[in-house]
Amino acid sequence: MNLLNRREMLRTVGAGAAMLTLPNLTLAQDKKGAFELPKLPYGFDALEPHIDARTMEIHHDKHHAAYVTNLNAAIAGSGLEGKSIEEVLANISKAPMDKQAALRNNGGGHYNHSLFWQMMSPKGGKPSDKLSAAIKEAFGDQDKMLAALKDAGVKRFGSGWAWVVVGKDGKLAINSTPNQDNALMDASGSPILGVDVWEHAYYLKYQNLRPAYIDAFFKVINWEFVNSLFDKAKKG
Ligand code: MN3
Repeated sequence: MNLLNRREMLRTVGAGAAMLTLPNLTLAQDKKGAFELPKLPYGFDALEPHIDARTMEIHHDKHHAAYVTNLNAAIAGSGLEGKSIEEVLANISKAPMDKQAALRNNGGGHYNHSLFWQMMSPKGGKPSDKLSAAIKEAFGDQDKMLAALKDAGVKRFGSGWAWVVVGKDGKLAINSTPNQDNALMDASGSPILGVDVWEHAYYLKYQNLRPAYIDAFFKVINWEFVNSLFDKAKKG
């Protein structure tokens, strides 16, 4: 990383903290600022039998890769070259009109999937004491929170995501977004857990059974990562 990029990153991290909302993922960018497809933190088959290897391979190597390629193409000539993903998503409205849909769909797609791979793990784990207390306050218990997340995912019409977020009041809440939208775009809260309910995330193994896929996703939640996002969101 050269000095200019390091300065840019430090400035971006500072700006992100002041805005209070989103976990800064510092997504990898090359020297020119182009985004790069992150490696999966585990093998394609690591989440079997809950999430199948073929789905993981296509989802990461084809779908996520396409978001990255199309995002870089949309950024060229948009005035947002070299910006972090957080800055890109927060400033879509400043880009030329004919770039905005591509920036929103592909920038959101890159951010959401970068988060999603890390939200899953074969290791399991459990919510921290602090997160458990917040879950109890907002939902009663963990099962009720997951039931509410599942309900939001099942009811999302068409393609999108269901999320557990830390809202502006500091409390946990469920939200759901269409397409590749997320809370970065309207600063409505900080996501700590999210499930991709696009058909490409489950159709090979679960066909039309989205509720069964969401139950399977619950078996591979990376609670250690969720705990870390919760801690960052609470610090603001
Ligand atoms: Mn997807």
